Amino acid sequence: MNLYEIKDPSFLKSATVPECVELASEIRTFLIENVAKTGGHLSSNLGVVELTIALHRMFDSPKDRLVFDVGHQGYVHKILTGRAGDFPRLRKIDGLSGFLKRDESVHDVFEAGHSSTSLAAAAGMLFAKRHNRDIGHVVAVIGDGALANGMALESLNFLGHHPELNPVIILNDNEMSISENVGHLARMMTKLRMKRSYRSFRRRAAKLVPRFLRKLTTKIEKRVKGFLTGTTYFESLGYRYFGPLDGHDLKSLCKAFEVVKKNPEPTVIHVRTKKGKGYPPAEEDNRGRWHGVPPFDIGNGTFKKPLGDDTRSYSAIVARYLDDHAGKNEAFYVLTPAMTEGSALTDFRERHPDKFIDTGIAEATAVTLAGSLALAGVRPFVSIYSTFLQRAYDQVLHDVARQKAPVVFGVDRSGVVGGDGETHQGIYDIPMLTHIPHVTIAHPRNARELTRILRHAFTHEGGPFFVRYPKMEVRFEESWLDEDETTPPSWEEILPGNEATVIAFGEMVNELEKRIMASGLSIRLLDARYLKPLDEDLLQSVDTDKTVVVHEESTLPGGLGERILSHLAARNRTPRRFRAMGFNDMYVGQGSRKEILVRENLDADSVIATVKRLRDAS
Ligand SMILES: Cc1ncc(C[n+]2csc(CCOP(=O)(O)OP(=O)(O)O)c2C)c(N)n1
Repeated sequence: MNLYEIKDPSFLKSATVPECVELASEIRTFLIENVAKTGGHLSSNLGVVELTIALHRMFDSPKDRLVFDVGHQGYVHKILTGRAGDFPRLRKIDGLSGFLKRDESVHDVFEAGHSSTSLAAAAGMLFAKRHNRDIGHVVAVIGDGALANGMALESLNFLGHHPELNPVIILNDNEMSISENVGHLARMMTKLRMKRSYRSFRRRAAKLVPRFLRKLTTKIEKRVKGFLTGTTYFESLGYRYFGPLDGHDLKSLCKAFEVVKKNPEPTVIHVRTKKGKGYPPAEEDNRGRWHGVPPFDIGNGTFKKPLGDDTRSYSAIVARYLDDHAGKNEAFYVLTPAMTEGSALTDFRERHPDKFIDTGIAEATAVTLAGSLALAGVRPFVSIYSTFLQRAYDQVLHDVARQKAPVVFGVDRSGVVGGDGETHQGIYDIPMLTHIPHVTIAHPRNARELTRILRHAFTHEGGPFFVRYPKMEVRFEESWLDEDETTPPSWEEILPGNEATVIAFGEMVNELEKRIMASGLSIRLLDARYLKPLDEDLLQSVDTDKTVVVHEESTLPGGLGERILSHLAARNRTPRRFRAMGFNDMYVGQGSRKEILVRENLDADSVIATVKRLRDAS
């Protein structure tokens, strides 16, 4: 079938199972060929091909609401809802989103990007259904990784208490989060998987046991079943449990959904799938490399990522630093909430298993746990993406900072993140953290500065220390790890100048340094490598009679610019001409960092143009 001709999923209603099987194979080929060119979430999508076809065949979207958790596994849903033609621009600026988007399709009923929201979203729709006749069945599709998050478990508990709402939860169990799954729920699911073997054993055994013994065996069986299957977990929360089903068997899936549609009680359907199904390198991957991929070579399964010999990602440099630190410090832990691979910590985990904690998708738990570790005398490092740190705001404020726990945080993916777009931009943590007392925030402009700041961070007492770094490859030399220099809170003058002052941080400092030097203008450039505390001495030296421009790759409200302005104003030194340049009260879409900065007039050339405009306006 021509996937580009699909307008909506209604054609599936009359498709036979063998036709659907054929379609699944075509979709797999399409996914592999397209993601190889654009990059994107591969494994999770290859795993849900049959599941998504069966859902669209048996339910009636958009009246029946399909709520995909995270939304990274929504590519098949996009193809079946008429978007195959948009895949060449997947995750590109103004192109097809890598997640569900309400303005892309009426079939995208709820957006996400962060995990474990689907059950609460389903609950909202189910309550709305009392007033809205346009809502039919509500089906949440959630992975085994996402289910272990607090928010999902809260909703599971809540919905189980509302049998009248009749939620349908599809548990997509592939035994993986991004990397291998962690936690007791994962273990419980292993028991549930054994149910299938138990069932076939029971069928076979029943034939062999004499009639007079059958009653006794049934009693014993009941106990064994409870132990083996553990269905009591979902059942005790108020759900009817079906499964585990083979998530690649279209016939069984369709049958189960048919039954479930008629079942008027909260239901969990446990579906087993294989992440990466149909593409051997992805199927064999247990690290999580094929979860989200850059463009790759289909034939040999290698990523097309030009990396210089001496360049590494900031995440990898931090991981290398931590490896070194772990070698020298016994009482030390590195924590990650389910981002081992993305944060380049897989090697660290292998080299220091006793110093590594993966909490699963449990940001709040990771942060409070780290705070408690630190107060108990063990200094932890929490590696966390800026965007996911949002999930642990109260834990930073209430548990860590208030008690002055010396936790070091690596705030990965700070700034513009690229293809993940709106839901993942690392542009909100600065205002979120700045107003919390006892907090220190740094953002190095290069890898050497990063090592110096980290060296200082691990000696810092009196509260949490946040080191931000972007998703970017930079030059790195191993010898920098052996240096002794530290960079305690302070700013640095990068260029002198008397026509204007520009204050920036991170990579933009390097870009501005080059542009200013090429411009022939006399602009003083300051590196605000600490966002908190402000360097009051250096600020004192800023010429406020001249133009002052602050650049931040961050949201403006509550940001560095506002704080500098209010600091200067409080000392009666309000600059005569001032501009804070950053994202002005907005969500920022997908696109490369360069594209986004140029579009929003936040690239280095735009900073220089702003300086000139302000200067000439005087
Ligand atoms: C709050 C939050 N933390 C971390 C992530 C990063 N993340 C995206 S998908 C994923 C794994 C999800 O695993 P699972 O739910 O089992 O789905 P699968 O990809 O295995 O189908 C993680 C950790 C996220 N999206 N949201």
